[in-house]
Amino acid sequence: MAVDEISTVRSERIWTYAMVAVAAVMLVAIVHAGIAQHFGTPSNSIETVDPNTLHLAGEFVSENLGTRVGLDGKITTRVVTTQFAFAPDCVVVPQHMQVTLRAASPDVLHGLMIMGTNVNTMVVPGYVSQVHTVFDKTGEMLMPCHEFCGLGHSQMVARVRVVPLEDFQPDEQGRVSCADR
Ligand SMILES: [Cu+2]
Repeated sequence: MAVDEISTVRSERIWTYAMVAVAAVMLVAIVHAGIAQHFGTPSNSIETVDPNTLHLAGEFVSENLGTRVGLDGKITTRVVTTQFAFAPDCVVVPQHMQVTLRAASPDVLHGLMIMGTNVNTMVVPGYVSQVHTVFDKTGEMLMPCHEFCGLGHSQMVARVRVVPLEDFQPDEQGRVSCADR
């Protein structure tokens, strides 16, 4: 081999090592973010749920939807995202309290965000998406679907009504709904 060829091979080898090193650093960073720092996918999917029986049995039957205060005082808001509506299409939540939002989809991929807050998640069929938040301001906020889910996607929007704690009055079952006010 000529001297030029030897230096070319050496140079290629050095750059190959460099590229493998960069890829290794990226892989370690991704694994570290996932395991040590708990960064998940944007779906916030924590549990599986059967999309075929969502409306028949379990947590997401219609009487469980909306906001409910549990016996332990924890506030959970459950919504089902479907083509092309949220069920229910209006939920009530209290100001300055931690609220757990749980969402599931029986049909296709949807997403939801609550305007003006940090709530933003995908809703993947077969999984429960769960996010926690505290609402600082009272008033009504829009919660649109932000994953294109079909022809009616642009009509798919719900309302989130944030009320002062003194106006947040659960019924005997611990439920609070938009219809009550
Ligand atoms: Cu949708």
